[in-house]
Amino acid sequence: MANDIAVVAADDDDVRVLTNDGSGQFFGGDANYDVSKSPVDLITVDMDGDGRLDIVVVCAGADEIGVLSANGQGGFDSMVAYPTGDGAPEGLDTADFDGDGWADIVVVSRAEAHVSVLLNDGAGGLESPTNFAVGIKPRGVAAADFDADGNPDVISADHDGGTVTLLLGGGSGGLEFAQTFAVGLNPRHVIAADLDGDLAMDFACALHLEQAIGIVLSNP
Ligand SMILES: [Ca+2]
Ligand SMILES: [Ca+2]
Ligand SMILES: [Ca+2]
Ligand SMILES: [Ca+2]
Repeated sequence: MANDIAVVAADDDDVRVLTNDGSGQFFGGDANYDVSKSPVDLITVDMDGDGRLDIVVVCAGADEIGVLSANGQGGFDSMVAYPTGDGAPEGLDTADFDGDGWADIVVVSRAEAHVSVLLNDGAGGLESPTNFAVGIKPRGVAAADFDADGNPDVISADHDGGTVTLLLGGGSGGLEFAQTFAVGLNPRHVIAADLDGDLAMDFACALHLEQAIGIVLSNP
């Protein structure tokens, strides 16, 4: 199966979908979709449960998350906006935080030092955000089950704090502070993966000013 690619074009306030021609070549075509001001990050996830991947984009300049639903003809519907509150939203990720089978969204607020969880309303839309404190000026976030209790948890890359904060999920949409890791200067992106094959989730972060990758292995 050929994978397409969706990218943000922050200067033009749009999302571009590059279609794979089946041989790994991509072409742009006309697949540009208007979004709100300054899109900075996006993910693809099936928000409305129709089996097709939708686009969820963070528009930092508008303090909004936008959902563009796949229309079933290879394109996407117009963006539907959901406010994140003030605070310069940036990185986002998805998991089912309340265990209802619908994909939810977590997004960092760079100006407010928190992450916000926006639960799926059961129809592909998002409910209003609930905020959970993390470190200083977070820019990246990832969701994964770090303590292997079956509930998704969250880590944030706290850019100006030089830390990664771990919040554990309770399974009903809430998150609780668990631990702060000092990782070095200016972590900007963070990913969760089992990097050493011991079946426990680890994380790696990109350190912006050090031009390095930091890796923290779990200690189950
Ligand atoms: Ca969908
Ligand atoms: Ca959910
Ligand atoms: Ca967990
Ligand atoms: Ca591991």
